[in-house]
Amino acid sequence: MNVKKRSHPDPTQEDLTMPMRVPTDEQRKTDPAGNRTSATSTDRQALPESSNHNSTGGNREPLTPDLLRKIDAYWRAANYVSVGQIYLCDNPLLREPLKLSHVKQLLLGHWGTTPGQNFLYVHLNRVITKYDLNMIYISGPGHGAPAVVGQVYLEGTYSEVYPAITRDEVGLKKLFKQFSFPGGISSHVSPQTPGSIHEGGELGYSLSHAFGAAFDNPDLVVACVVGDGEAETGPLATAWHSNKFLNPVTDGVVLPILDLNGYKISNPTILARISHEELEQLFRGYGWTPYFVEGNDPDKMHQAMAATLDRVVEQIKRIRQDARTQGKPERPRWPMIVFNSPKGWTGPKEVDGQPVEGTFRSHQVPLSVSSTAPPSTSSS
Ligand SMILES: Cc1ncc(C[n+]2csc(CCOP(=O)(O)OP(=O)(O)O)c2C)c(N)n1
Repeated sequence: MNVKKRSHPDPTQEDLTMPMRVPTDEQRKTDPAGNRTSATSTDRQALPESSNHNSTGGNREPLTPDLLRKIDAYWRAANYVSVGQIYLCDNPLLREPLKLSHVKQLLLGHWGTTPGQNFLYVHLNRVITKYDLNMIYISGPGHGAPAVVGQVYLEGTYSEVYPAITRDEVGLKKLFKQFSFPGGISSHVSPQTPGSIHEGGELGYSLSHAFGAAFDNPDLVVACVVGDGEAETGPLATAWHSNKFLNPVTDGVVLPILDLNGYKISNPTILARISHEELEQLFRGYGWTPYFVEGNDPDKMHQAMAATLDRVVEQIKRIRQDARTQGKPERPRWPMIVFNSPKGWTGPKEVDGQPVEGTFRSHQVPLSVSSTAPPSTSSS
């Protein structure tokens, strides 16, 4: 599967707003239940005649060769730090040939969601820097703690909060060993993760927490990664509607990123099994403008994600500016991203003759290790 590049109308030109009024602060505060009140719909927006698949538009290859190389290198480093947490208790930089004694006796953790989340985190860092954004990252599939913990370690925050976990070989060994280990940290993003406001154990609440963070926080952009399995929970399925409560003047923005990696533990997900058009129309029906980034070729995906994030951030800035300078009464149609990449991306293609990358088999630990049964892998 390659990145899909199709010509479609630019949704940002046609489709920025819906003709619905944003509630005033007064209206919002007069809800008898003390909840935020929804705006009243006065009309319904017709779906566009042609669907919009890869809607990046603009500069489709915004990364220079040097930046592309650096982003890919950072992503691979983050993936390495994640795999190290799942597997290793010693020899963290593989300075000597790997031995069974370097591998944890009990392998726990979730690899499947990890490369996709690392990919998103690296790309979000790029736009934070480029546009000087005030952004937080919420991980719906928070069982991918190896990704979030690894990223927080790579950027230096982990060592600031936990000085014993130093940014050297000794600290890396401790970081790896403590993961899902007695006396260490959990395999889900937890309050132990620096900056965490969202516990990753129970699926379903990432979007609600994202909106909670954005309300009355006008400069914040909340990037919220939603698992496609998580999206099947009741709380998440209803939370897409929270865009109706967001006031572009007084609130921040939520940027949902649906991580459409296709599987939830051992089953395919519903959102991965409906047609592209149906998925797009579903999100349009919820009032979002969906942008699709789809594929498995890392270089093409880096360019596609960078182009999409540039477009999305510029759209967010424009909506905010229009609302704040012109007092536009419309409820905006905020952008969101559908990110479709293989589950367990870049991991082993096959283990013991069974496909792993891009399948449900990559959900947790894709490769068991024991002295009696060394696995046979293929990475071709
Ligand atoms: C409410 C709830 N139900 C079930 C689970 C068990 N569970 C853990 S991970 C997972 C699959 C999650 O799939 P997805 O959200 O797509 O994340 P992925 O790992 O595929 O990125 C499930 C069902 C849970 N953690 N919470």
